[in-house]
Amino acid sequence: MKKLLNIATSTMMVLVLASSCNRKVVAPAPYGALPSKRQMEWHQMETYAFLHFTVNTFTGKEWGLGDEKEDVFNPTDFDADQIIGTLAKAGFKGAIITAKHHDGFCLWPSAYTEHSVKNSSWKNGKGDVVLAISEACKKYGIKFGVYLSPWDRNNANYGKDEYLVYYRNQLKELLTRYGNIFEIWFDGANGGDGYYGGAKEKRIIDRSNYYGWEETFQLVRQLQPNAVMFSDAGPDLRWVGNEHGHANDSCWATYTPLPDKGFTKAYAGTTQYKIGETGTMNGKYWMPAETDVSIRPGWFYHPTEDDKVKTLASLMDIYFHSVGNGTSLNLNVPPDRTGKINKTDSLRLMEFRSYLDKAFANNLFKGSNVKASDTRGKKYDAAKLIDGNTETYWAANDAKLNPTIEFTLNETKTINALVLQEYIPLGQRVTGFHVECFIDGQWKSVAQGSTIGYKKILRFAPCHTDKVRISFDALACPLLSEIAAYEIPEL
Ligand code: FUL
Ligand code: CA
Repeated sequence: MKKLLNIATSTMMVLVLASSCNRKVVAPAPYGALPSKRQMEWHQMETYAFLHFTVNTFTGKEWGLGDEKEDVFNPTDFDADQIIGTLAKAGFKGAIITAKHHDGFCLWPSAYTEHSVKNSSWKNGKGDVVLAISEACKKYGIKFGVYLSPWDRNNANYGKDEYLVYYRNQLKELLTRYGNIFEIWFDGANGGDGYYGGAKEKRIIDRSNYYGWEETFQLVRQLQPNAVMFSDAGPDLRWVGNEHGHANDSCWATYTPLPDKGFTKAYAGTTQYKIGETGTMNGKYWMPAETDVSIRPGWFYHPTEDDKVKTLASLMDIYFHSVGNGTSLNLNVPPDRTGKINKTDSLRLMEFRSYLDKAFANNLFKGSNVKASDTRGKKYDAAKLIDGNTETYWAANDAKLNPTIEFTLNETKTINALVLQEYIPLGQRVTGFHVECFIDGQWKSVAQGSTIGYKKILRFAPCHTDKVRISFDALACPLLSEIAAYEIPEL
């Protein structure tokens, strides 16, 4: 009898043991709106460049009227390799060229208008800026994108249905002739007056309905399924809502665009764009912000602004408020009248790159000991926060909305910045976090953050410590893929 009992108990123990080992760790469920594959690829770019270049470069204007002679466009030494090579060296992952700005002049020989490079004496009408830039992007291994202004101050049919056929035909040329396109930029600006084939008048369009945006979006999906589309209201990326390079410290990739006063739908030029700075907590769509800003006061090159190129400190301030708040930075670096990136700008870009390289070279959390107040299981343990892989993440159990993690360093270090990343394929969850350092035998509060999303860079006064504790508040159990600590140099 005793023997039987013994067998029974040991069998039970084996069963209990086996079942606890086999207890399946359930992956966290997704929360809210989620990024598409094309949006995920875009998030990872972080910085890319805008290239504003057209007749305005030569007339000194920011918005050409549309009556400029084609000959006005005449760069003396256009060099796509210099432009893209400089951007690639500065670490930019892509470039977006203004194929056509509001003035309607086309930088490629479009079959649908005479108002293009084909009628300029530049390269005897044989030049194609769009082609040269796209080829240079391939050569230097960065992505290529296009801006095609919906407003066209040159075209006689602007405001009529015929113009939409024209606009889409041009888009087709751009999307089929120049290889892969990562982003298409739809501008919301529309000032009304223009040359319009000689009519020289003001044309007011019904911005909510005139452009037939849904049809255009479909065309893009068909021809370039991997491209993200930018406008005030997406569909893939939203405007950050200002042109000085700042997203809000609290910034959601989720967004519910709202039509502005007097409009029925939220599209380019009809959206309450200021909300773009913050986005929408629990917003309807995954529609992250792109922060676009120029390295100079204007979007186009003007020789009078050569001494007004943004300083390194100003560029870094922009970087921390754009990339550091979970958005991507689209920095405009306008080619000059020779058709190259001006020396002042290229030197500044190199300073920018070397500062970034230096600031983020040494992750002080590397090799530290990480403990979490709660962990879902081995696959999601706290060590995943410092394995250098954004595909692996630490996850707490479903009910835990306020977990804490603690990093113990091998020795005392000076820390003045943290870089945190959420595992966004399963949604944006963190609403706030609190950072403490262990100093002189006690925990001291050093900083407070709000949202994280794809990436958050939080700066604070330097603290000398060997222990850092971070506590989170979240809408659903937080999933963090990486957390790093740095001592970034003063500017
Ligand atoms: C604005 C335009 O009006 C500017 O000229 C520039 O292209 C900027 C990026 O977008 O809406
Ligand atoms: Ca990881």
